[in-house]
Amino acid sequence: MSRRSMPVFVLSSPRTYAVLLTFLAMLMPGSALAEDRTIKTEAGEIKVETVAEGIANPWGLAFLPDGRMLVTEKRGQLRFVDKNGKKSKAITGLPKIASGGQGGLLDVVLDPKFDENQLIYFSYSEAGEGGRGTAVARARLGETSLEDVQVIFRQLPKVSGDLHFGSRLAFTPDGKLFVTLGDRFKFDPAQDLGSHIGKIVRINPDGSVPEDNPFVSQKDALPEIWSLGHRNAQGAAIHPETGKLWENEYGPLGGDELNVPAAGANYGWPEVSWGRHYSGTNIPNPPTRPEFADAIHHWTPVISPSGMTFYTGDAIPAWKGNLLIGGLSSQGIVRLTLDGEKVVGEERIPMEARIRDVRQGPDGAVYALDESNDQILRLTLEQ
Ligand SMILES: [Ca+2]
Repeated sequence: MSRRSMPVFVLSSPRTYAVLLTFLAMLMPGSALAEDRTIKTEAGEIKVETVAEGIANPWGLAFLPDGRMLVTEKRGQLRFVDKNGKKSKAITGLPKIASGGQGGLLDVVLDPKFDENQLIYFSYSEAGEGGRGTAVARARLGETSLEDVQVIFRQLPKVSGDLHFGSRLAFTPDGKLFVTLGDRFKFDPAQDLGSHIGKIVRINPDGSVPEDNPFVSQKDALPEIWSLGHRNAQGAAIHPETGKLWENEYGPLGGDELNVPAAGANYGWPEVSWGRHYSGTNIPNPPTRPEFADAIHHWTPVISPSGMTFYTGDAIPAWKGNLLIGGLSSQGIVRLTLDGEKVVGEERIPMEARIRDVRQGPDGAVYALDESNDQILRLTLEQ
């Protein structure tokens, strides 16, 4: 059979014709989005729509008052995405982002008074003396560029290595900003109050230190520190009723954690963990001790938790009051039912993709960043 006769052969089968059409659609930018699907859950059938495609390695998502999304791409781009999935050109004016490994442009949040000041905050990995470290900048958001960019926090010291940058940003109802920071795969510094490594910090929106931070009057302690002994926290959310910070973090081999970090508390890493070292050796038993604050929930095998949100919407009524956590290795959303600060139920929502962030949209739907397929997904109850 000659090469020229191939298409005739291909078109002779309806199935291969469909495959060909799909292939052609993939070649054409701006073509129809991936098909919607439904997944079975305890709440019933959930419809999963692809809102946007071609968002390269999406990491953080924030909804603007006009209904558009602001999304970070890990390699260093920040874009608007409208309701129809149309993405803008990369917004200009970002500081130099030292992406690579787990570093890059990470989370993004709006100022609580965004309507008045158009300020946004974003975390990213920054190069400098000693290597790289997580930094937080704030800037005024314009239509095509950022203005008045100001770095308000730098994790110290900067160190070598590609791993464990954290980080999520979360504003409390009283206007303080929490930043979760990874241990940079350096272990012991997570216990050192003279370092931001393996810490959660709490700052004012201009980067200054709140007077009531737990270590402000302790000599040799960095005053931004809120809690210590964290491994790699990539999920954070403020509880809608208590106003408290909740945080999740990766364990090593086993032992992913959900914590409600209290001021000045020590969450134990690397002294204790519900997991084991990658070498398989136990981290000292017992997995916690009285001097450490224990996780309120932990996972072995791991789920690889990332961005999370307390769901308060109406699009999926049965999920109201639940904590929704994006999972990477678990390839889905982990839905936790809560009684106060106790986890009383857990369901895995299978998404067959690494979910980097989960947020609630202004329409009450659940939005998820699918980093396996570079998509933004929207979840609602199938009607
Ligand atoms: Ca811990």
